[in-house]
Amino acid sequence: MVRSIRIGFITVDMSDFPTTGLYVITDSDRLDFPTLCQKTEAILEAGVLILQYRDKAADPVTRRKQALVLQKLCAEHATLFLVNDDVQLARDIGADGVHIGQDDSSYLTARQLLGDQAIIGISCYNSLELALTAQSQGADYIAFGAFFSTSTKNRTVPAGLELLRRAKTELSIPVVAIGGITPDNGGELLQAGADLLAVASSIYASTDPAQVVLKFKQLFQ
Ligand code: TZP
Ligand code: MG
Repeated sequence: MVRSIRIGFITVDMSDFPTTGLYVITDSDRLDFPTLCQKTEAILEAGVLILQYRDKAADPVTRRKQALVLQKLCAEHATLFLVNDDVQLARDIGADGVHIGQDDSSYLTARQLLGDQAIIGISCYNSLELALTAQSQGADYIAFGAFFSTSTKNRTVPAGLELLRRAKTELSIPVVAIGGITPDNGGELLQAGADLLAVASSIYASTDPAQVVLKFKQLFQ
């Protein structure tokens, strides 16, 4: 499955969901939108694979407007743009895909609404069983976490390195690790079997987010 995105008059082919790299989640609940955009531009300039728009607070009209701005920034930087939770928003704006939890739309509903080309990722917390189900349904990736303490999400389920080791042998789709990840603790997750690191606050909280992105990227070399 090959996706393409348009940057001005140029069409850039994007391959399937990446098998390794940095996945950034917008820290929308802590930052006003202009600051979020400024930091996001620096992050995209530094080079990341995926940006997920995650905003649990704004109203639907605001979320749509913000998503469109971020989607454009991503297109300008050849970065995949995913929407958290909201399959309808992802469909309305033609996002590259959606990230859903077990309490959001079902995988099948999301696939029906978004079509074959969309990336669909599923949160599986600390459950290999949920991950195997997601994989058999056709998910493009699954996410486990939280691996470390985080204040970005209220209720999290602790996940550990052993889960990543088991996932490595039992899953063939990419595994995303999430929750409290920093450049200092991300390496052990990759060593245990995570393919991608999904990060919000340790990047957005920095006054120099691009520098933090570069530190993360060293972990993947
Ligand atoms: N799901 C599990 S932990 C988490 C989410 C969305 C928060 C990730 O953000 P941070 O700031 O990188 O811990
Ligand atoms: Mg959700």
